[in-house]
Amino acid sequence: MENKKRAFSGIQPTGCLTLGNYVGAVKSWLNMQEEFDCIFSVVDMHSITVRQDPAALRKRCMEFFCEYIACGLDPEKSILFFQSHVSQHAELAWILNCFTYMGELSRMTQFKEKSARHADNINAGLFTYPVLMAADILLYGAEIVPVGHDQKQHVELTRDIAERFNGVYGDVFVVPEPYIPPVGARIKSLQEPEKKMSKSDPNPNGYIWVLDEPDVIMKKIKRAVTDSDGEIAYREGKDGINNLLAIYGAMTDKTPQDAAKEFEGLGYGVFKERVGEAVAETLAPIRDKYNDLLKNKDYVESVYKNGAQKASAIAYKTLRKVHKKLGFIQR
Ligand code: AQP
Repeated sequence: MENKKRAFSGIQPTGCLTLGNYVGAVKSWLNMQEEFDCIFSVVDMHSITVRQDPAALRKRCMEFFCEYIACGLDPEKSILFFQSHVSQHAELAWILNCFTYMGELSRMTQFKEKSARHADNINAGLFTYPVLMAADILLYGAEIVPVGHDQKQHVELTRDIAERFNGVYGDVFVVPEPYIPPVGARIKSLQEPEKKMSKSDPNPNGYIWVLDEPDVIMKKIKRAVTDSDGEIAYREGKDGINNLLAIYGAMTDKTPQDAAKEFEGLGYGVFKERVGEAVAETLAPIRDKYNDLLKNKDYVESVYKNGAQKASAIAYKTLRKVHKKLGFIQR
């Protein structure tokens, strides 16, 4: 068997999977499937650090899982599963909690931001979220962790925890590397182009959902905030136009600069139409495949059950080793 490096990544099922997530994460995972031994999870346990409505969460978890497959994650090549189906995540997270310092967790930017946003519910889970993420990664011996810039700090903490544990007990964990995918253009909000396109944006006009219908996509792009100088150019100070050029570039595998050349001299109306068409064209096969999956629930169930079984077999081995090192009696 070929000895490929292992990669792990996941997205928490909050909001809805956006064009930003597709361009910045899922699309690069598709290429990684060929090169690495990949494990992709819908990290549902992470999502309960903020209150969730159970029925809505159930629906959304399934939606994200089907979107993974519809976008091209291939269960024949990669392991796809729900985090909550593999109990070793929670088990290892507890152990790693005992190897993580309060000071380290207090310094995490995401904790500071999220506790400011959810001041009425600063629960311990929000605080120890990076430890669960460390468990997600370390359970599988993942060498590569594709993440956006915002998650880099968490992967660095994972490395520190792994090295600390290894320092005491020997080489138990593989120390992972954060991997910022090269094609990961940062897609911005259509309404506030100075901010990133976010899957939890309360305003649906700010983002494009990967399952949006073509007419909805076109409307959202046409409403996108631009500027009043009327020039299609990729340069500082033109956040709205830069974003549309980045989106067009990501859809057509061009740089935003090359995309700008293509539209030189045209008006914003025509430009937006072309961007809208390119997005709709890219997302159409994803929507079609998603709709097929909805009709094929047994297949989807077999994919996530099989995925959990495979993930669990790997995770069990790691946890067994950890238990042994710690001095627990073997089961
Ligand atoms: N706008 C973006 N452009 C490019 N890549 C992006 N990613 C997210 N937004 C963009 C990448 O998607 C993966 C999952 O990231 P996330 O779970 O942090 O998603 P999010 O949309 O950024 O979520 P929010 O807005 O922070 O909402 P909550 O807090 O509910 O999850 C990452 O690889 C990220 O880089």
